[in-house]
Amino acid sequence: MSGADRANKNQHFFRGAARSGVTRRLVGGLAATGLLLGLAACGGDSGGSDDGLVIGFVQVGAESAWRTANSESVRSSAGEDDRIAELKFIDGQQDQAKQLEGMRNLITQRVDAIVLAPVVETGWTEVLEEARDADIPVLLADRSVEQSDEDLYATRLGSDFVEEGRKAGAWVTEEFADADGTAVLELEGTVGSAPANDRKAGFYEVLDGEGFDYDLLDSQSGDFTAEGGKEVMEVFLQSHDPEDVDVLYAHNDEMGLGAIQAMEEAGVEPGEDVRVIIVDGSAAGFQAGADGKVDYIVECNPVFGDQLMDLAVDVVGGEDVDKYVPVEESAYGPDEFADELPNRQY
Ligand code: GYE
Repeated sequence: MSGADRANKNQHFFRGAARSGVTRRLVGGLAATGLLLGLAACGGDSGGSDDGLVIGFVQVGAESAWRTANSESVRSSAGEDDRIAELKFIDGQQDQAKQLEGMRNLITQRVDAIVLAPVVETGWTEVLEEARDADIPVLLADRSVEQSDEDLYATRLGSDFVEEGRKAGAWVTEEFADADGTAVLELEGTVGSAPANDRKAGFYEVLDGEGFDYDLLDSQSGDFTAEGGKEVMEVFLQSHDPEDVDVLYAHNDEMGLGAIQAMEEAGVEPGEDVRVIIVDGSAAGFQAGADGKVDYIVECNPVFGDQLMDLAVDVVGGEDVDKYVPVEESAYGPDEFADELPNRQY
């Protein structure tokens, strides 16, 4: 999208916010007379009135430490921000149908803006159009939606998942540079989710791009949960002799930690017999690293509540915001695990 298009679009959101602000004031008045009680979004006056903004947040769920930390960051930033009157939090329970229902409730309540962390990338066009038609700007937090919906949201604040995958891939190509046919197992995140799609793409982009000699033994989804990771790893260990496996690439900490448990129960030494890469960087992940069970941690930072509130205020106020706002993050090897552990916020 060109800069001019972006400016036009944000003007659209601004005009929309101003218009719907009037509507909301009217609705508020009616509600005060008891006519629409229970329908109107309380305190939701847009454009920086004294009351502050009412923001709806449709979260993915509570599948991981990353997610819990992210919900906590957004909630506490909204709570401490005078510009925000209320954060209406909806737990999608890893279920797109629940997220869609939540979006529609927020539209009915005429909130000032909706923050959506979409569990999967596809299937959002209709509801995003409904939000646009109601003049309610949508910001994406964390995960993204498919490219063709790009004009239907104002901005996305989140990690570069492809880059995270590239970091994992780069570690493998360096670590196994001298080996023939490195045997890889992969634990993918939720099927159809942006981080699962992109962490995979970035990883193989590097391996294939460098002409690296590897053999992908198996790749299955563990749905970003510890239970999922453990179950899938148990199946992997039944179908592949652990002696023939070089490295496990888990798309998040929880699945990696679940897989580590499965390995230990099967008498396989994680970090030794099978090298382990995880993505996120929770305290539990770093602890596993300090214990020698994880070899490489690609960081994904969930603590972006303050940045999100600034963006939401800007979008509702019609400011020109970037279509994509990256969250800063790094990657860590064994030498850094113990030192970094006390810095972990979740
Ligand atoms: O890596 C994982 C969580 O979307 C970046 O979702 C997020 C991912 C994160 O379940 O732990």
